[in-house]
Amino acid sequence: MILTVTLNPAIDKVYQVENFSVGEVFRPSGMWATAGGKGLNVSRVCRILGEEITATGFLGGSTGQFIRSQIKELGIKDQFVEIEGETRTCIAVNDPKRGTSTEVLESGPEITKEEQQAFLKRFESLVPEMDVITASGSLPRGLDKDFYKKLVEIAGKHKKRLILDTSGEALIKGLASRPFMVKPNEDELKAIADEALTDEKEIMESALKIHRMGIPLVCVTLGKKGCIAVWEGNVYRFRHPSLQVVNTVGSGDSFVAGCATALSRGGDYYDAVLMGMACGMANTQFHETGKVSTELVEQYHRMITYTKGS
Ligand code: TA6
Repeated sequence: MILTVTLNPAIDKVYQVENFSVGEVFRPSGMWATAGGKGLNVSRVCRILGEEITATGFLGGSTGQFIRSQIKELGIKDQFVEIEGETRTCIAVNDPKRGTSTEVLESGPEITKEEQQAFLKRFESLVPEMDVITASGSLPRGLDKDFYKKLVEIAGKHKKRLILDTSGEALIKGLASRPFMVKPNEDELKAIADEALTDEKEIMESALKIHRMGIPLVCVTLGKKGCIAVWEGNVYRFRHPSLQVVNTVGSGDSFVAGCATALSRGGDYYDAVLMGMACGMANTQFHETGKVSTELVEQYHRMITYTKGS
């Protein structure tokens, strides 16, 4: 069983607009709306892979109700805490002509101290029955930057593996409690590194440094260039053939879903990274954010190569 945490969920609206540019009026040639926010994207991908999922975090207002209806349709167990505020909407404008994706991410509602306490109590009650926990995305207003640190400590107390996918100060503080795995992308790693990372060798050294803080699995996703992974003291470079992509938004979340699924099934570090890569690749083939198919995941799984050290 996998528990996914989405503290700042969103309705993810994707607009397809050819030759998009700022300052003009466009009528999208396509529009998709899905229950999003990183943790819910992880949840959807894990469900498509056939995993039993319990999802928790904060939901409120009419947007929260839309998300709850989608969670129910997907067969995801809803353990979200109801809040006074209104859950946010995030926009992605994808331009297939220029190959660009432009995102506008609302900050999300303010969470009260009472709502936070209710969540922490529920989170601790859910953790013991889980195999793997994922905690993904930005923190909504009202939560201190060490909120993920609290979740990592609760998971550690129950000897449960927690995959942390966040950024900035929330990631730095979360690292201090040594989660099982972190998955920054290249920009997120550069933002927290002590020094400028100008090439892959320096990215690998930075990932190894985080691993040596006591994080068993460190993955740095590099988009179409694949990923760098570190476990048991060794650095690995995973690659895949280039793909014609439809929508890359949500590929990082799909990567986390693949890792969580492989680990939940008893897989090792290598299995986790391979499944993560295959899911990230599969997500790029759909307009919706955080979507894969088992056929594509299996097909891509066979196309991934890796080398040790570089
Ligand atoms: O990674 C894609 C995505 O999850 C979108 O679905 C959108 O909800 C955004 O990221 C949210 O990111 P945040 O870091 O604000 O949680």
